[in-house]
Amino acid sequence: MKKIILMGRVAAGKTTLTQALKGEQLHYCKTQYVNYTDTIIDTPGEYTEVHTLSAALAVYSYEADIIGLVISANEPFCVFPPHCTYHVNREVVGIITGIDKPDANVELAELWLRNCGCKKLFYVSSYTGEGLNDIIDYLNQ
Ligand SMILES: Nc1nc2c(ncn2[C@@H]2O[C@H](COP(=O)(O)OP(=O)(O)OP(=O)(O)O)[C@@H](O)[C@H]2O)c(=O)[nH]1
Ligand SMILES: [Mg+2]
Repeated sequence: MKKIILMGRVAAGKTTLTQALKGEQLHYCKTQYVNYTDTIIDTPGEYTEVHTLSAALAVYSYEADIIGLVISANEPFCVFPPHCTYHVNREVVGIITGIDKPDANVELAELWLRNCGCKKLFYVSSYTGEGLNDIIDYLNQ
């Protein structure tokens, strides 16, 4: 199974997605440091949001096969700069979480991730389980 590192702003749904992909019971747990496991590297949202912390993401990205840019479908703005995927020497996929949310705007999140340079996108709800198998299948390829 390939290893994926998840990055995205605070409350993007990275940890919940990690729990859902691992088949664990969903429970809120604020990520305080990089959680490095065999198949998923979960990172704190602050590492994506704060410039002085973001270097850690560059370092940890070398530990992964795939970079996952995570955006919740109801986010009000995008933290990732346009074309940012071209700075990475790994495959970069986009993951839209929280597609079950009543105020989800999947099309906008999709536009932002395409603008980043993501060619492969996943649409998931960690709550309903929709789309989780697509990610698992992809990691198993
Ligand atoms: N409705 C819905 N809520 C979700 C989903 N995924 C996450 N959430 C909720 O969004 C909130 C934040 O989720 P987290 O997984 O902790 O977000 P995170 O990206 O790990 O945040 P940091 O650890 O702060 O970087 C929690 O209250 C989750 O229950 C989803 O697919 N659907
Ligand atoms: Mg987290």
